[in-house]
Order: sequence, then C-alpha cells, then structure tokens
Amino acid sequence: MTDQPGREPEQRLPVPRAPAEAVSPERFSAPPSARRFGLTPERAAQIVRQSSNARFVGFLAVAVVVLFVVVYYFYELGLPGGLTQSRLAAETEAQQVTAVERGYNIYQANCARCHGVNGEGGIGPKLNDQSKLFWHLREDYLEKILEVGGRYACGDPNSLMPVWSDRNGGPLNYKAIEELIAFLRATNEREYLVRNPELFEPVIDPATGKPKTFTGWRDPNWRPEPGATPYPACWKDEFTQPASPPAASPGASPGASAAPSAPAGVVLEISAANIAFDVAELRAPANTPFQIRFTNNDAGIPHNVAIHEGSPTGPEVWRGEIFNGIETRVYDVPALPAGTYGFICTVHPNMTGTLIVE
Ligand code: HEC
Ligand SMILES: [Cu+2]
Repeated sequence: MTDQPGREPEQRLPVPRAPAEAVSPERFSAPPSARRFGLTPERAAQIVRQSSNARFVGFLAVAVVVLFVVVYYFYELGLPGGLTQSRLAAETEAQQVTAVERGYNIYQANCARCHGVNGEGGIGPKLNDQSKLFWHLREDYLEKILEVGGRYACGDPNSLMPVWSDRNGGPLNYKAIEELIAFLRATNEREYLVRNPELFEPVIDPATGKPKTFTGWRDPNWRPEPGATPYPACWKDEFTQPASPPAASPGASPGASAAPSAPAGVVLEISAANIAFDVAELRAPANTPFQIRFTNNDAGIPHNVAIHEGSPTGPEVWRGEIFNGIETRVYDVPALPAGTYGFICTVHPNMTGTLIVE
C-alpha cells in the first residue's frame, strides 16, 4: 500500500508470532477408520486386475499419441532418403505443374503463330534454343519483354511483337504472364498434360486413347562450351557475322559479295519484306554455279536464303550469309545436282519456298 496524503503512515513493524507449540502426531495420520481394510480377497484381486487394465489402456493411449507424432513428422517432412516428398514440396510442385500446363495453353493461343508451336521460331525469333534459355531468356527478361513489347529486345520501335501485359494495355494479366513464363522456362525432365483451356481436363489423343502430353524446352543440365561468349543481348546479333571472312561456317560456302564476281550466268532475283519472301518458287540450272540476288527490305531485321535438300525442313545444302536490311547482296551458289530443293530463311523458319534445279 502506498501512503496517502493526510493519513498516518501505516505500521509496518513485524507482527509478533505466537510461540511455536509441539503439534500432536494425531494431526498427520489418517483417522483410525481409514486404517481399517474391509476388502475381501475377491475384491482385492479385482482391484489388482482393474488397475492392470487401466495401466494397459494408458499405455495404448500414449503409444497412439507417440505413433501419431512420428507418422505426422514424416508425412510433413518426407521420409528420409527421399522416399517420399515433403508435403510442402509436393504442394509447390503441384502448383508449378498447374502453372506450366496453363502457360502452355496461353502460349499456343497467343505466341505459337509467330514463335512456332515448339518455339522453333517463325516471324519471331526461336525461343527453344538451349543457349538462349540458359541465360538470355531468363525470368526477368521475359517479364520485361512481355510488358514492354518486342522493342525491348533490340530497341526497334517498329517491332512486330506487341505488348502482352495488361499493365501496358496488352491482353494478358499478371497471372497469365506468370504462367506463360513458367511454361517458357519449364524443363524437359518431365511430361506435362495438355489440358482443355476451358475445363482444364486432360485432352485425350483419339489415336492412342491416352492423354496428350508435352515437355518443357529447357535442358537444366545444358552448359555453354568452355570459353563460349554469352548469348547477345539483342537476338539479331546472333546472326550478324564478324567482319572477318565468314568462311568459318562448316559445310557451307557463304559466298556473298556486293559486286557480282562470276561471269554472267543465271542470276535469280528474290527479296524479303515483312518477314516473307516475294517469290514461292525459284528455278536454276543443274550442275552449274549460279547467283542469287537477294534484297532484304526489312529494316534492321536479319534474313538470308539457305538451300535445303528436298524441302525447307530437309538437311541444309548451302547457306547464304545472314544480313540486316535494308540491303541487297549477291550470293554465289555452287553447282547443285538436278532435283527439288527447299529454300528458307535461317532466322525465320516460316519464310520458305521451293527451288527446282533442272
Ligand atoms: C506478331 C508476331 C508475334 C507474336 C504473336 C508474339 N511474338 Fe514474340 N516476338 C516477335 C518478334 C518479331 C520478336 C523480335 C522482337 C524485335 O527484335 O523486334 C519477338 C521477340 C520475342 C522474345 C524475345 C526473344 C529474344 O531472343 O530476345 C520473346 C521472349 C517473345 N517474343 C515471347 C513471346 C511470347 C511469350 C508471346 C506470346 C504471348 C509472343 N512472343 C508473341 C513476334 C511475335
Ligand atoms: Cu528472315
């Protein structure tokens, strides 16, 4: 208690104790009635049995609790030695799989027409390339280019790739962008299910009766060659060859010269504009070198003409040098045996045509 003003301070001297007295032993022992047992031997035996049962029930109850704790521990954290996954890791993976499978649908609906169903490229650059996926197509780069549009890649204000993020007026919200990136970065280590975009049910392949699957593009074990230069910041720089003689590319003779060097022979005319060739068919004489006069009318966009056996997807026979527009170059093409060939732009697999050598 605190002292209050206007009052006498309280007395706080020790209160004197009563002198200690010896207490009679009676106080500490049970009364005589309690010390008398009226148990028959049967009752005594029953009590013994009951207490043993009770102990056993108690033991069982404790055992159940202990077992539950142990089982729950491993359920939550996974069995040792990686026998089962921890619950959290399994949940995270399930969410990742869902994101990749949704991202696949978003890619096929929005991106495949320019970048190819498997990211092989077309009007837009290829996306399934390991050297690109290793670092160039990292998460934050993908996020930026989808938010800013194709100009983010090389600073080309006329880029054909629109803005995708709705933060900049595009059609995809942040969740769709996240799922799209999960798909673009998915590894090729596991199969994912192709799902119906509306119901998200697995799509059954009518031919096999089994669900259709796909795998991611990225090989997580891929490493660049020792001493390799990183993928250039602007994808077009992959195709602009160094000023030194371009004879390095194996199997091809990229004979490109501004002035026609060969004597007047057959010169085929072809040009490219808006990521398309202007002709679908070229004819050349068999077993005779000829020239291709190629005009690239797409400012700042790399194109070339390459000749492939049989069709544009066949093995490459000859490759013309890749160069940015707007420019005209004359390629010297070596003699080819008669037959049907495909021609294609190495950068844009959707730019194709037929070359008939006769
Ligand atoms: C109209 C065709 C078109 C569509 C549709 C399109 N793109 Fe592109 N994309 C391009 C072009 C063209 C470029 C090259 C940009 C430039 O340099 O101008 C490009 C560049 C890119 C790049 C950068 C590639 C690199 O190597 O740096 C990524 C990533 C990309 N697109 C992803 C996508 C995704 C994801 C979608 C679907 C949401 C998509 N694109 C839809 C045409 C398209
Ligand atoms: Cu091209």
